[in-house]
Amino acid sequence: MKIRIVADSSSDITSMENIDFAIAPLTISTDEESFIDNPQLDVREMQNYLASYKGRSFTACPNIANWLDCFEGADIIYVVTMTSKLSGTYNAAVRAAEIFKEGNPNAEIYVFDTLSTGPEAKMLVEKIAEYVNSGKDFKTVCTLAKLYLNGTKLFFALESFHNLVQNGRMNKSVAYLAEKLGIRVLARASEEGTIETIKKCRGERQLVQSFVECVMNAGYKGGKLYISHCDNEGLAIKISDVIKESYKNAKIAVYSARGLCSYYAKKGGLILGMESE
Ligand code: X90
Repeated sequence: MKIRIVADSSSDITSMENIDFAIAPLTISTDEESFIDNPQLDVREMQNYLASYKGRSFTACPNIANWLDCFEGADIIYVVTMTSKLSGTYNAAVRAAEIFKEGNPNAEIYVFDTLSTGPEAKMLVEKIAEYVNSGKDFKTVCTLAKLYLNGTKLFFALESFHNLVQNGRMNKSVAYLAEKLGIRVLARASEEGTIETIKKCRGERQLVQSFVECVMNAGYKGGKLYISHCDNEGLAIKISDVIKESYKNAKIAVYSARGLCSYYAKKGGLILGMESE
């Protein structure tokens, strides 16, 4: 029995230890250049190119064939995708899973719609790996993983919502607020898997404070908390430090976002995923 986890590249994972893992990359393109969000992608180089590029840019989700490639050769497959409300990633994975089952009737495959992305997806993948490695069967892993996903949350703050608006993932009026100098909009992944704005923050100090308030109000108890950033490690660490003042044993990790999240979050963007109780 070959057990595998497959996630799309918005999960920011490039490899996993102790479990068979495959990544289905999204692509980021302009009319002239295309970047595949695989572990080899040089994210900074892509960002520099896009910053100097004058035309439009867009993304594409993995297609059914891409997903099928990731499933090939496995018997039990857990698939983790970004929110189905903002991308076709989940639907393509579900269709691929149906096709895979037709060819491999004994295979077991489940597709999780995280209704989120980035750190929250990464935490789900890690939890599934934990369940699998502790010997739990397919059904139990699926049930427990769904429960786990109900208890994780995602918050984010971006300096620019340009790429989200340009690609029709978000309402323009909110984005306009964020484009004003010195204002950052704090937002979250809603229960439905859409972008929900929480508040406007003036300056860094207020932003750090608001992030910490969100985390506390969302029922954080000192568990796993991941902050991915797009070229903004300093601010991510500041938030982490303040949280650690109240939660001494908090399991916090700070890391750079991969291609897809970096493209949408843009330079300066921060995305925080956390476990609540
Ligand atoms: O082309 C595609 O199918 C990909 C579309 C992706 C759209 C949204 C990506 C968001 C990335 C920004 C902050 C987190 C938003 C969370 C929303 C639930 C990162």
